[in-house]
Amino acid sequence: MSAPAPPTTSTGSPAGGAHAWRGIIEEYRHRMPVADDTPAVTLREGGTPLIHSEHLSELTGCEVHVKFDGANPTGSFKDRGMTMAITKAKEAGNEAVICASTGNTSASAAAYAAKAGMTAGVLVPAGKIAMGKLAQAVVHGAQVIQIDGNFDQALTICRELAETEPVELVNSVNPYRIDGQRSAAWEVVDHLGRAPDVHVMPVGNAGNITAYWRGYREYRDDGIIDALPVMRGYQAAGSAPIVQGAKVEKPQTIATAIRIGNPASWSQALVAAEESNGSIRSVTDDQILQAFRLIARHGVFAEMASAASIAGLLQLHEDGELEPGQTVVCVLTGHGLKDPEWAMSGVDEPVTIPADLDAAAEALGLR
Ligand code: AN7
Repeated sequence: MSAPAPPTTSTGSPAGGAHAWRGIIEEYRHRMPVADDTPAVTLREGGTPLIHSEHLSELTGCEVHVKFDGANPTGSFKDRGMTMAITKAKEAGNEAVICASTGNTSASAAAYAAKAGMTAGVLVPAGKIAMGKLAQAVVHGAQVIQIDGNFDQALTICRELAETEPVELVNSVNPYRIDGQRSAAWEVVDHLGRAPDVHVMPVGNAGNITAYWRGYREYRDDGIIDALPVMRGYQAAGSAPIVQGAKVEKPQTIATAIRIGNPASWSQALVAAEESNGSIRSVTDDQILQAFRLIARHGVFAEMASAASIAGLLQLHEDGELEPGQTVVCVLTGHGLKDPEWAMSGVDEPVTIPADLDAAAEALGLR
């Protein structure tokens, strides 16, 4: 007779306590294009919180959850794709990777390349990326090159460099990036036990909406879910090529992460919108800023581009396009700490008082 198995908790950890999330390649290895013995280059990305929002639910009459991907190791959803892209680049014997970025891709590429012992070259639009993102690329030791131009021009240069020079491109045109980013859709379903009715997210280069749609479809094809969400993607009004049906030569928006005029996965975004009976629309910078402040006031600090999904949700509600009781997931793609400058804009400086108990009590309105 064999000895009884050691007691386990409901999370399956023999020692009790929480199950330690192993990163998306280990957690979903059977769904990832990696061999059984491929070592994962990981910072244990993914497993991010899906947070029920009482406030947004009350506002809209739906059950609204936010997927806070700002809780990833480098503070954005890019880590999901980067763990895959760098794992595969390393396995193939590459020593250097390159990417163009509005900030988060470069931060993530820099971190994962550093973890893998590889070098990263990143091309960013000069003066147009948030300071926190630039700092990340610098501290992780990437070669940071600012170009006097926009993201689209940087991406064109990177694509050409990857053709001719010994470097691997890790923008989302690298299919492994999309493979990794599918994991976010699976996590949403694994958490909810179903797909949401409506899935709302920001759209920039359109890699992420491509990945979510693929992720949901694969779970449907495998019988894990029987219904797919309606996909609602939001561009910033000053950078809305998909909505306008034409490239934007000089994209503008305070949401610098999605300041993109010629998305690489343009057609895939349209496929996701069409196949799901959804849409790609735009929200103004003003709507984005208001949405940013609203969720921050309810405990979630996401970056400006992420707030486009909340602005989109509110617009859907105003236009009467949500049905009461629907389950809605809004993706918050990056952390608010990336760009404290915008967070502090239009906000009064905190008061300064003497280091004194009475003064503190008074200043706090407690007396
Ligand atoms: C916070 O880092 O394109 O539609 O170079 O950082 O998949 O491009 C960032 C994009 C949304 C848009 N939210 O996602 C880059 C970059 C945040 C982002 C997007 C980005 P995609």
